Amino acid sequence: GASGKERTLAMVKPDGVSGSYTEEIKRIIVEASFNIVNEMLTQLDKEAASAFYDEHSSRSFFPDLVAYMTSGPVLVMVLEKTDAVSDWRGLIGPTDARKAKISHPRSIRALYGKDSQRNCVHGSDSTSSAEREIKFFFKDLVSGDIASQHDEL
Ligand code: DGI
Repeated sequence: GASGKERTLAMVKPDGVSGSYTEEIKRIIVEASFNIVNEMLTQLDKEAASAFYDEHSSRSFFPDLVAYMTSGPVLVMVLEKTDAVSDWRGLIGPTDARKAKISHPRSIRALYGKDSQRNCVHGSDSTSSAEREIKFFFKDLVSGDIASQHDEL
């Protein structure tokens, strides 16, 4: 938009919510100067998890991934700041939490994740993914004025 700000889709995955890491993760988000534009605690069903990760549907780990993503509630958030997509990817770290613990020990996946599947958080990998993923969860929040929705957050 005209402000130069960008939005990305962040998610605390089931292991993060059940491990009670949500408050710590939100503290990191706020300290990094993201504005949490919207948030929703939700439970993905098999159809939703499969659709969200459709690009991985042919991978061998896909059934495990869907089972994991439907194993408990997730917290989805729309984050906004300049360079939100790449800055959030930088904060979460590499996909495999075991590798993150070595290469990016202060990243969220290093701190709270376990392995390449149970990696605690999600972040859109591009601005086009962000647009698709925000639309996926927040159908009324695609573009335009959302001030009334984040005033109370
Ligand atoms: O964008 P990322 O989440 O960093 O990584 P991605 O788009 O390559 O993979 C999406 C998710 O799929 C990832 O967060 C966890 C799962 N995944 C990726 N690679 C593996 C995997 N799960 C298992 N079990 N094994 C993998 O090698």
